[in-house]
Amino acid sequence: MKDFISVNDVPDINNLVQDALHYKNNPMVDKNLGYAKTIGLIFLNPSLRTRLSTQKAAMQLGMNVMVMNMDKEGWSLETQEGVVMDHNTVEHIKEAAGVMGKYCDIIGIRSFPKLIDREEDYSEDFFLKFKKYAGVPIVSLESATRHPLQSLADIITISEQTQHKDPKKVKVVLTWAPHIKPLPQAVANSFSEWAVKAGFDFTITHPKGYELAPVFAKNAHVEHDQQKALEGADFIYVKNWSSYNDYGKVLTADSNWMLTDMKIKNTNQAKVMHCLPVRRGIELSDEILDGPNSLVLQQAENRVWGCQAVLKNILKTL
Ligand code: AN0
Ligand code: CP
Repeated sequence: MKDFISVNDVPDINNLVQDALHYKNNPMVDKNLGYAKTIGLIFLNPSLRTRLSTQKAAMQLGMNVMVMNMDKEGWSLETQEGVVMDHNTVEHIKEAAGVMGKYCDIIGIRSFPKLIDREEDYSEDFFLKFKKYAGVPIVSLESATRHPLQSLADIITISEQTQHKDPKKVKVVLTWAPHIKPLPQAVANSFSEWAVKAGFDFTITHPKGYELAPVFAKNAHVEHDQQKALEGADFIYVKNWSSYNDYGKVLTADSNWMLTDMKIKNTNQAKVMHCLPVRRGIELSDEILDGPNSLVLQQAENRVWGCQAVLKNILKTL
């Protein structure tokens, strides 16, 4: 694997999941694989899990890790071609990415969408330019449109729960949840493309107006009636996202969409998933988060093993 930006970079999801589960049982088995290799982690947005799990994964492979909080500590970057830089940006992405490519063997980047201009966000301009000018393998720590390390951890978590069950017989439902702020579509987009590729019986449910971009929702079953969608579910993935069609807007915060214990009654004793951070009492009830059906901590733990498997596969190509 050269880069890890979307599911399309992964030749075989099952192999990657097996690599991750192998590390979960033997964290230090490849402790010298990354000797004298450096990973740089660049954050343009906040993070808890991604930052710490990626550092832990890299350290368990013997890598050096450098972290840069670009938004607070770095120079503000220009991304446009041919502009006269007489305004606020201090340095061009050409030089900034080029320099980091000299310091690092692999670069991880987190860069959220601005949620203003859909075309700009969905072109992944910043990400692709950074990759081009850095010239080293890139790992997405969540881009404008995708969060593949999260999706990989989610698929690992479901695999652990279902063991060798035929994925077509595992019903997975992604449900929209209310939130007070406009959030990216990235986690939902990514989860959809991974769930489809993993072969689950996969349904998305959301209020009208929250349709995901067709490229991500294609091959998923969409059901606007949440209760109907949840019938017989084995896994419920809860996530808020802002509108793709009315781009970046919060169209409703209807609390009836919050998942509660009552709603789980109609399911196959579904396990409940969320990528975190979660707003209690808005996206998910306390009773679910504190109850036996929640998998949120297992998901967060699996971020380490998924990332370790990704880094191993990239290190092997260096
Ligand atoms: C981010 C999002 O929804 O994309 C990060 C999730 C991993 N969440 C928030 O900004 C709350
Ligand atoms: N789930 C996730 O990516 O969390 P952070 O934003 O804390 O990294």
